[in-house]
Amino acid sequence: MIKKIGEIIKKYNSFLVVSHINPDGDAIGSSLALYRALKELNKEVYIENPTTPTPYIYSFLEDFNKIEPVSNSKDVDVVFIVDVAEAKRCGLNKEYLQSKKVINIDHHKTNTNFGDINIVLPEAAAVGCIVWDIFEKNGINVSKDTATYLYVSLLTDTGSFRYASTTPKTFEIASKLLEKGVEPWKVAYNIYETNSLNELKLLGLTLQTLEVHHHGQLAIEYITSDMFEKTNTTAENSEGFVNYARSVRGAEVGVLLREDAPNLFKISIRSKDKVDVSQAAVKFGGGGHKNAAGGEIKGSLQEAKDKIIEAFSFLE
Ligand SMILES: [Mn+2]
Repeated sequence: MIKKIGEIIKKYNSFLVVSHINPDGDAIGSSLALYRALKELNKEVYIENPTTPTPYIYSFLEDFNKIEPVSNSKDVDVVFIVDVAEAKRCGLNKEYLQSKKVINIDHHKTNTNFGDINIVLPEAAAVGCIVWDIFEKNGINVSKDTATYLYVSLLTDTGSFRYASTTPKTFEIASKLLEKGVEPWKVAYNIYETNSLNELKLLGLTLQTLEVHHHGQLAIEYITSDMFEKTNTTAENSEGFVNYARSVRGAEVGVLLREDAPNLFKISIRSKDKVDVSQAAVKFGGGGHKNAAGGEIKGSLQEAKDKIIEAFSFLE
């Protein structure tokens, strides 16, 4: 499969790279890496995302400004879709996708294999690991910029190499990326060590809402649109907040409810180790991984909370 992708890259001339709505570091990093490597091979290549501008914390990346809104109109031979479990999450429509050769590269175990070629490896810590293999096994050059994008993918999807998904292979790839010139502090500083004052105020308000259920094993926190308004922030400023819910001592599962529209809550679910939260997420129209998943709930804040409490009643 990985060799086949190398052949496709050689054979075709024009490419589009896309990832999922509300992109995280893996989505941005792995798509930018493909974009950059193809560009350096002198291919015609575009990068799009359904959410633009993409989160500001990634604006230090050289090609950040190349990311365009999804257009469903780029006349290309091949579309790479990365870190996307279901085709609709990349924003491209069915008619457009049917007219292209679609390569689906992902690591969500809920992936629906929507591509003409599917490389779905749930054991990969980040899609960036798979993209690295594609480059390495096909002799595609990895420049310092490409390496930096892949490093962003690995760093963010492993929670800075903390999650159980981190393996010797993850560190092996990270090591090779550093050999290509990646500056780890520059990446970490921009992504993790820089918060706006408003962001920290939003975090303060969010932490005030923390509560636990099921004998302390389920921790829930929430953000209402009112709280965004008060602190002049948006959803992208709440990246990573759910980890505080999970960090409550004794909690197996942490949940963040985020009001995206009146009576519509986006939910992020994280577990420490034992509990597989991807199943609960599927119930809420989403999906994800064993320890990190998401979905959405329609209803009032109280109704959304009750549904979460009910979904994790097996923790009793
Ligand atoms: Mn990912």
